[in-house]
Amino acid sequence: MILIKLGGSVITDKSQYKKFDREQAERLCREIAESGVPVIIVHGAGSFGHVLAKKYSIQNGYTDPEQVQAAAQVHHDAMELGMLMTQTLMDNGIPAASVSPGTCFVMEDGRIVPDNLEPIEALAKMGIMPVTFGDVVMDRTRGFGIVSGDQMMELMAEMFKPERVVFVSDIDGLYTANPKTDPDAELIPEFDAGTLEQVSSVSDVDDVTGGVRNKMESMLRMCGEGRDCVLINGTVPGRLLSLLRGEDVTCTVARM
Ligand code: IP8
Repeated sequence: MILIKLGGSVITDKSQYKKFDREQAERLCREIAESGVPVIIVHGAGSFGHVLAKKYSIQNGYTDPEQVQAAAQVHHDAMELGMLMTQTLMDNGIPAASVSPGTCFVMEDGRIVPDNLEPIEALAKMGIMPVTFGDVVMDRTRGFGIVSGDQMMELMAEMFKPERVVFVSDIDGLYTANPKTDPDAELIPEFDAGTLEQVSSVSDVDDVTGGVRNKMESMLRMCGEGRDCVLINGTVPGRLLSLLRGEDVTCTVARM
């Protein structure tokens, strides 16, 4: 089984509040279906989450009554994206159910902890793909917080023990500098903990969950015995399909 995160940057237009990139999401779901490989999908929130979460500092927990309406709205918007994604998967013949992280997890002082994993386990047992995502989750200490799709990836990796973990983003992989602003930036085909120290963050987006640097750290945490973690560009048609078929593609691989 392969665990895939479809990043918010590929399934939404991150510059516009709540703009679903239907064409790209449909193509990626088609590539997954066409590969015939068993997968579990997690997705990011993109402009359904980060725009409002940042404006109201939802990631820092409750500090102001003004945040309450915004926290509810961010959760609602993240669920809306979840429904769009599961519909797209089902249109491609993949039975899927959207599971908001708050259904199965709680937060304790900013840390996500399992509460009741039965909904996820029961869906998987029935052959219905549990699709989780970055969302607002209630926090026992801080009132609420944000769990990122990357954190959900780590939890799902623990539960499902995938052979491979794939992050689908809008860049070819990890670079020595920001490839969107620096023409000398070079792709790093493989990295480990040592390499990570030498590269600057390539994030140029307003992510409340930390962008690419955090992603690389969580990729390293997910590498294990015989399991690599790959970052690929999902905006290039056919690349995800090739990777799932075991072909060599442009990407960055994290290894222990
Ligand atoms: O897009 C963030 O999840 P991510 C979740 O995976 C929200 O970082 C609601 C901002």
